[in-house]
Amino acid sequence: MKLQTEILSVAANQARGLAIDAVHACSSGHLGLPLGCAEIGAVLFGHALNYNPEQPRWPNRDRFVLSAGHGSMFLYSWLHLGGYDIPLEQLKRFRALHSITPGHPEFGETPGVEATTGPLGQGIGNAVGMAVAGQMAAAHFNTPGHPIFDYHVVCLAGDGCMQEGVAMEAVEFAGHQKLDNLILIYDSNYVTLDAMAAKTQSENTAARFKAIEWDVQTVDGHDMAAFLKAFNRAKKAKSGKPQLIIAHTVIARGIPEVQGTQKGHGEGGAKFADSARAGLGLPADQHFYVSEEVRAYFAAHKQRLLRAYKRWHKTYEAWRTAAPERAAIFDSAGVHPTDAHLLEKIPLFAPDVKLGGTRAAGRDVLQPVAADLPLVIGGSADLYGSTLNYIAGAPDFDPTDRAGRNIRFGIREHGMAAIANGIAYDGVFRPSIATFLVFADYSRPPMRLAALAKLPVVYIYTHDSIGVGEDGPTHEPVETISALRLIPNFDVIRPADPEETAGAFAAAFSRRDGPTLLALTRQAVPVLNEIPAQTRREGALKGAYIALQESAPLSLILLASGSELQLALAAAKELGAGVRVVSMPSFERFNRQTVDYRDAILPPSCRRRVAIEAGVTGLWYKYVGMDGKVVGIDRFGISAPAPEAFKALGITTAALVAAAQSLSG
Ligand SMILES: Cc1ncc(C[n+]2csc(CCOP(=O)(O)OP(=O)(O)O)c2C)c(N)n1
Repeated sequence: MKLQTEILSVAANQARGLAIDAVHACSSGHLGLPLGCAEIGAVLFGHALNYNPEQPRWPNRDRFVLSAGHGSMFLYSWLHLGGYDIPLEQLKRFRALHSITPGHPEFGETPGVEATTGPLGQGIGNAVGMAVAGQMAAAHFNTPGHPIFDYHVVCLAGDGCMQEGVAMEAVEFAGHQKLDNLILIYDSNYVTLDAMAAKTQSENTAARFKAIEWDVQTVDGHDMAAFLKAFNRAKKAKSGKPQLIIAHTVIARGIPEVQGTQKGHGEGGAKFADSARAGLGLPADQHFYVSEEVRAYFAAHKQRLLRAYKRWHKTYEAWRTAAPERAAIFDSAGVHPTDAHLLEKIPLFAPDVKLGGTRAAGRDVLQPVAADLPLVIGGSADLYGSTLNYIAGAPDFDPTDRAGRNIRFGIREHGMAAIANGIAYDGVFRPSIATFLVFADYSRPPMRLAALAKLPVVYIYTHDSIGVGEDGPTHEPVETISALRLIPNFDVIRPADPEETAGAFAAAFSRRDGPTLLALTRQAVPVLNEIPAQTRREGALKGAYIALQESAPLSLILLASGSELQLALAAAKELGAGVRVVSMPSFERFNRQTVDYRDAILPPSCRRRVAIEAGVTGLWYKYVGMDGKVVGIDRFGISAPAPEAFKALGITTAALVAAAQSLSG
């Protein structure tokens, strides 16, 4: 169909009006992008994107990610006009309590919002992840006669996103991986928040992207026909490269007093609302105005979209009949197994097994899990040799094999985690990623967003303590585990031995509503055969359990996680029959147990408690109380062979015994 520039120009101005009125109503938010990108929005949502507003999660929709999440009114306005279930009332309640139009887009809160964005740059990483998922889906599910997955991922980003390091990591990866289903639109308006962009950037963006194997086009972002031409060329490009469209725009276009300057970025322009609305041809007495003609255009457009959807659905039905095995696997997407099911799939370890550490147990546990769940994929930031999370027997994911299940992310931990979020947002594949635990700091912003957006990403992060040894304090996490435990809805599991590791993996891969980090050791740990295997497995699932039951009236509780559990078990032998040892691999999972369970493990009547963990002590006081003690490391680590490092930093059985004996009562 021909681009209807006349009516879409009117729609663009009315979308500008919606943003002005919404920002004016709540006296906050950002006007610059919704006004500056109004023509881009009109072309995308009024003409070029494939979507079905009645089925926002239609698997073959084009994904649209607003990486510049501060421009959220852009997204809400166009989704509203596009026919998604976002009533005008919700635009009026922009940024209000419990509205579906929060300050920045939040996944799961608003139909059509593909990703939680706002922290700049993340959305670009997410879009790259969705492009990976799109390539994988085509390889896993399409058959020669049934191209049921051929969607594009379209991302809109500004100078801020482009300046962020995470974006660079992600776009380099996309170029290398030849993700030609990805279209990045750069809203180049020469303005950031504090100042003109020229104050902080002087790069040649086109040259930069060409150098990392992208195709680049540059257009006037207000010229709808030119933009559409560039967009169509990007969609049809045969180069096999991801596509960048640099769209030059005027920020806050429509408010002459501020447009083109940094004053146009935020809500400042809203005070010129009345004159701006008049200039845009909007009626003075009707706020949140959408004309009948614009409504009629979008109603007709919706019918076109629904017809396209129906055509796709026919192919989809035929595909289901022709390829029932593929359809069955596709149907399993998003259906998470129970932890009991996964535990059944993971064979028990031989009691005398000699493994290098819980990372090696993780390697062995991952294989049956990956065999059972074909949509699980893995990746590592150039550390497969150390993190040991390679899915055996499956190839690498690369341009020659999009069905590969192992992604080599390169040394790009931040990009890796943002890309994993994109894969998880998409929802078909189940991402797990890996690096050294100390580098969780490099992937923490997307981890936080995974927790916020309830994404079931699994982090297999190894080398979890001073047990790293010779590499020294730069590589020895001491505060990292506690820091991650502080993120709401983020599970951390630090198993002590192979069977606890089995439980930890079952917990992580059965979780539906949030991410899980598995903190695994580099150094060897003993197999704790004195505790029945099922107890260790199920105990890890519960978060904490009794590893050693007292054989006299309870007088002392020792708590430990991970590699320090063996020290607690040894200390208990020295401290007498009234000692209980509690293994606590996961605070978060334990906190979710019933009060009865928690009290049975940690009876409130017993206040003589000592915890041991090779990390900072603060959070453990929640479990040992103010009468208790914690043996830990409230300083950075040390470079030495691991056993010497443990000794030098006081993480020993003797230190635990001494701390227990120093308790009163
Ligand atoms: C990681 C991160 N840092 C800082 C901010 C605060 N912030 C929001 S918008 C913005 C400026 C963005 O400039 P640009 O991308 O050019 O957007 P435009 O001015 O075109 O709206 C900043 C610094 C943020 N949202 N995320």
